Amino acid sequence: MKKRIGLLYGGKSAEHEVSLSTARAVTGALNFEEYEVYPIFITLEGEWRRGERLKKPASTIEELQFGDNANILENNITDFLIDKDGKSVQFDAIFPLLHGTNGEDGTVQGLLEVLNLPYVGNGVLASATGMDKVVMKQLFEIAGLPQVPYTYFIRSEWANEQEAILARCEEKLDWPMFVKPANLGSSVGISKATNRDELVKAIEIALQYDRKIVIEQGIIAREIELAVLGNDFPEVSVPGEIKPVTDFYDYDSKYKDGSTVLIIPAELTEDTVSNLQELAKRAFKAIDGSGLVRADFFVTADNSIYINEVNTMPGFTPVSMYPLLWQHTNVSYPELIDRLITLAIERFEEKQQLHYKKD
Ligand code: G1L
Repeated sequence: MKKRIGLLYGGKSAEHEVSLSTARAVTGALNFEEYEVYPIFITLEGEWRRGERLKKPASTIEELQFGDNANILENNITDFLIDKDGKSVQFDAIFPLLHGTNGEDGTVQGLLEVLNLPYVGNGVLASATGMDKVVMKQLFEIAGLPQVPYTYFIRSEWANEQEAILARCEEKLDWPMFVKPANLGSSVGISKATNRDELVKAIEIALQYDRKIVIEQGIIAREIELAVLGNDFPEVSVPGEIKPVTDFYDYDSKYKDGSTVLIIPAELTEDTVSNLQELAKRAFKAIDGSGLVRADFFVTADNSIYINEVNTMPGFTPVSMYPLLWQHTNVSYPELIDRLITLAIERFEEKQQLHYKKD
């Protein structure tokens, strides 16, 4: 029997469009002989719409927004489980291709947990961890992963003890420092500070986006990323490098968005590669990952490695780093998607087993 796959995409989020393009790419990679594909679209306003089962890959993102003749599920979002004739669609796996409605991740995963639906990728805990830089750093610390020095505080502490916070930054960290909101996936609200005045300004900016702020010591290093895939026994891809473009005439097909290029595999010694692969697995385990993460590192000229962060919902079109890393590790985009579905089902079945034994 064909597996029933739900694609959940769109959403009340800055990444709405990215999510739509990702969903379209996934429809292009799913084998329709093997899978029945059901689109579930959340509008920018937060309305849920279920489309008809797709008979072929979507050729445009407009097609995935259904226009006016869509099924609007305004009364009960769990209606997306109910087929037109009232029959329940028993999903074998759902792809949550979006962030939580208000940027807080783990929320969509939580909804799917409550509904007892199998879903692809990280669970509630890992997804939420992936959205809080401080919690992530604390878990990495416990796991003994090397990190750049950092400190953090919350808004009320800034209001009451600004001087103490500035002194702590200067004591623990060297200039330049990077000031970041703890809870944002994107790069909004991040600035670099090279002295105390700039630090105060950077903090005021970051506080507009979050109540929790992280200050990291700047580092001169290359940005190296690896893809992790699996559940209890994760596999790791070759490393890739994100390189700022210095010469605009010197780019190739890996060209990304005009400011960086992706180099896969990254040029690194064998030793550094195996160290990175080991650390990427440990980072995955530190956040209790499942399915996938992209692990992002800094590598200095003397080959010191620092983990920067893991991304539990990485860019996921065929030209994004995560799928490209697997492509260079001999796992094609369609195969990657198949494996993620299998991993989702395995994890779900294991969980069902646990519940059953408990009773
Ligand atoms: F379902 C997966 F595979 F776990 C998954 C889910 C979400 C992979 C990648 C993503 N990424 C995104 O949804 C996004 C980059 C479009 C964020 Cl809005």
